[in-house]
Amino acid sequence: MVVIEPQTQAGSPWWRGAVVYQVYVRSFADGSGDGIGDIAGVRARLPYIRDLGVDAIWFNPWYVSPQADGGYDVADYRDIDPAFGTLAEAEALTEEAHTLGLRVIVDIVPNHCSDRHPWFQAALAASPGSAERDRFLFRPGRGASGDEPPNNWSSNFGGSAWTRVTEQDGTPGEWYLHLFAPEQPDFNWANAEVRAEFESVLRFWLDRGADGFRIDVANALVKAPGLPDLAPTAAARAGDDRPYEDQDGVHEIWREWRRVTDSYPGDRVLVGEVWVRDRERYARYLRSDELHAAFTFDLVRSPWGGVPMRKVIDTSRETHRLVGAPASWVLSNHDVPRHVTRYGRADTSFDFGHAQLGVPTDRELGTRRARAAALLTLALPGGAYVYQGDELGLWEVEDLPDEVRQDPMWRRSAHTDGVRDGCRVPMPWSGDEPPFGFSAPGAASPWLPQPAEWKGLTAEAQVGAESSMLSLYRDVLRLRRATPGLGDGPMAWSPSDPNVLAFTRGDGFACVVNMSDHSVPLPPHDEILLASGPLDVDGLPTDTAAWLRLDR
Ligand code: ISL
Repeated sequence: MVVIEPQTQAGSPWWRGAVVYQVYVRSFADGSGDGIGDIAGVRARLPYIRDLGVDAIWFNPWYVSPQADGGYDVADYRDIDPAFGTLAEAEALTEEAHTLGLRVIVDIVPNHCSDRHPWFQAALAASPGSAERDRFLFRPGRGASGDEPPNNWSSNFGGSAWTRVTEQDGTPGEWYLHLFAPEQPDFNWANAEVRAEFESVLRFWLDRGADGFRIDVANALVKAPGLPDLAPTAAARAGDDRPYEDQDGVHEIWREWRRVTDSYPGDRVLVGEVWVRDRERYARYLRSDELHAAFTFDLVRSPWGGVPMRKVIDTSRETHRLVGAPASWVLSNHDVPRHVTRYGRADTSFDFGHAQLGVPTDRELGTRRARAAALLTLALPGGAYVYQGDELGLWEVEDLPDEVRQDPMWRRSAHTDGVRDGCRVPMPWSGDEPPFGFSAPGAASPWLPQPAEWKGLTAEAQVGAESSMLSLYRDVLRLRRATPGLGDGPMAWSPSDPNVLAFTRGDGFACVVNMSDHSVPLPPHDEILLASGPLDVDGLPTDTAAWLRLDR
């Protein structure tokens, strides 16, 4: 078996420039034939991930879970959900990935657990004021009979962030906080047992070879003392200055976690999901004794265009420079509409809570831009994430029947916000019709139906096809490995039209992305290493990118 050395710049730890492939296990490949992706399916497809040319894999939560929120409701942090397999299989997968030169990042969900977690069940059975309840955020209600929630916080999935319990004697009782679904009670991070438990869970996975953790909602664990109402200020509405997000106390947790990962051999990493808009406050999470990296979501939010994207790139560079951390570029993940679809719309920006479903899109345009975006993000300084299916050019499936949708966001927002099932549709691997090799013949149907038009987008159809998205990704990633100036390190802008992004990396490498409405000439170069689409007589056409070796 060929062992590929993970990409490392001289003197730079692997994670500073890594390309991480995100595997949404439920939708990657089904080994057991029940229509649900699983670890056996991932193991069978590991060579595909190796051949893509990435450095690491991040697995979305695979723990025991009632799946009220796609596994982000964890009932046992030390075991695998039977739908996905067994702990022994997860261990074997990790070993096999390592043999192929792929590192493994495990998703950890510390803000909340499942309402089926034994600790929450014990809290429900115990009385107000008990040690069991203190692991969560139970509070008496407001109003004469306590039938109003303790404060005005809303759940990220819609509705109040509080649910009232019935006490053991049958009377209406306390309320508990859940920033997400009611099935996801928030932990009380002021409780020492909670902290000790998570330290032990980290060690459990580090002992099993995990190379790091993707930390779910890393900015939300600590809440403001006294759980005050959300002030009706502009800042709070815009997402800053909320008493349940980005509290100063959260950083002590990341310093504790960093001490744990640092105590292990090898470079084990902490990657945070930090949706914090204020740049200086975001950078605090990346101080040298806290998280190693955090997702750079700015391109997910940004509209397509040279002017806004240059601004995003510059702001991100300044932000990361404050703390010496690398950026980790993201175009899509399991929570946002796929970028082929976003980039084909009239408004190409994204934000949570904005109705997006069914907004008209031009897929051909979106695909052309997605190809250019691959060259852009994989040439920018730092690391990058590739969400499974990005490399196949999959689009957002927007016409899922209501009855198959599983996203709690869809249900709790009264069907106005349903952005998350459509990017989680099972991968098309081969063949002419669903399940496209996702499951073996004769298996149950995939848990979400795949569009028949994905026939042309299967991995089998794209492998070796010269102009396919898969071939583009493989070429880009192969060149990225082979080009010393890429990944971590400096970049410099070259003079260009404001709607063109042109920059150099290392010694003689340039990336040019034309987002203007006309073709532009390429700068003098020795060689076109790669282009996202055909060039024309005038040079680089609209919505096309090229990687160049410059004249020396
Ligand atoms: O919902 C949001 C805004 O209204 C997001 O900012 C949300 O907080 C963010 O996407 C958090 O996502 C993560 O935690 C969720 C889970 O459902 C997502 O899949 C996960 O990525 C709760 O665990």
